[in-house]
Amino acid sequence: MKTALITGVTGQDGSYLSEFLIEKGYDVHGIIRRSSVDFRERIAHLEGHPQFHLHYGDLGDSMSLVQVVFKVRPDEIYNLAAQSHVQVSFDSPEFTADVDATGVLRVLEAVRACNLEKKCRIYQASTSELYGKVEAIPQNENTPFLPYSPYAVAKLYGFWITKEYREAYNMFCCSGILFNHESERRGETFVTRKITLAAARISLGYQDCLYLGNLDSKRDWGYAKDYVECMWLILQNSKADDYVIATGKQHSVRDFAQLAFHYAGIELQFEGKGIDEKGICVKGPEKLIGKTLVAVSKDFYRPTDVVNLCGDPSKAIKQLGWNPNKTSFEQLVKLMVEHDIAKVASEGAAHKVKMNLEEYLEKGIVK
Ligand code: NAP
Ligand code: F7E
Repeated sequence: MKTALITGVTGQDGSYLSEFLIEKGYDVHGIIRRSSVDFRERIAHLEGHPQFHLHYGDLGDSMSLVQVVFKVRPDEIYNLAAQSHVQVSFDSPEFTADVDATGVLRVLEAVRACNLEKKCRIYQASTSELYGKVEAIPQNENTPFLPYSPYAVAKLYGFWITKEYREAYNMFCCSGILFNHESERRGETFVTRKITLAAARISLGYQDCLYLGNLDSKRDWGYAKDYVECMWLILQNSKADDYVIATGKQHSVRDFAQLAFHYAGIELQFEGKGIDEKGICVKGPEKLIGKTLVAVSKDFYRPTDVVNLCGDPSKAIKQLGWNPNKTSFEQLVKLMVEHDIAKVASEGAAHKVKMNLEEYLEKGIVK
């Protein structure tokens, strides 16, 4: 039986990867942080499973990492832990650098400190944000990196230090340059989940209007469940290398919102430009017709924003046999909306948040 260690096990990807590896017969160990909230929603169903084990540790704490790696002696490490929110990285740049840059170094050094550099393969969660202020479309493994946020700059260090350890110490360490991937487990402040939850709440009468930032921003959105398979494939390959993981298809934030509301039974028509743009209900429940359901707020604009991402996954398709077309964009949006309608309907009054802008900011439900 192979042993895997996952940092960031409580996150969207960590939870899907845990399920995937358990299914493959792995003994899965995850690193969790002490938190004032004990309930770990995304992995609650796995706790108590004989192949699933949790350890306390933190990417900011080398000693904790060395101890866990020494105890577990993993065949594979998936370093998924990060401060993963781009906009938050402008508010907490030093913390982001510590976890997303130096944290990667700490994981690599923990493996060396335990003399496991020959045995242990390491996956580093890299990101399409490295392409930042893009120069070429679509982006592949040879496209120059032009990071455009504190998050991306920190992740750039993570990418290069992983490559450095591969070459300097002959370690099997690889980066997956993953484009945006979403799911019903996506954090609620990322734009897709924010939209699908709002579409659900608005359709059920628990929210009045959804406030977004840059509607023109374009992303290559895939399904997280399909992407964790590729993390595993990267570590099963005969040669350590870096791969772009993407669908090759691009949509704007506006496209995503329009489709999400469609699956919630509401047709939106967008009018106006920039900060004055509005999504107005033109078809749907009688009481919503003519109402502005999507508006733009400058509070969700970033100091610098990455606006044109589209990946070319040819290398992963060819060398790893990965299929980027398992779940289409339409299927992804639909499954997220259906999930959130069921969630909001079952939680009912808890969603009665009446999110007009002032309340939104007052409640501190930010970014
Ligand atoms: P996520 O849901 O935000 O999960 C992040 C995980 O990191 C959580 O388990 C979190 O633990 C943990 N973490 C944060 N700081 C930590 C620290 N100091 N020590 C230990 N653990 C820490 O992120 P995700 O969407 O699953 O993404 C997984 C990884 O892929 C991240 O590195 C992200 O930057 C990268 N990535 C994501 C995407 C995407 O579209 N999702 C695309 C490219 C790359 P808590 O639960 O305790 O906060
Ligand atoms: O923003 C725009 C925003 O926060 C996408 C992380 O997983 O993927 C993720 O980073 C776009 C940006 O994801 C709102 O300006 C408009 O252009 O959902 P997001 P992200 O920044 O792409 C990459 C690959 C990662 O590596 C990261 O870890 O949408 N946008 N209005 C908005 N974004 C948010 N969050 N909220 C809005 O209201």
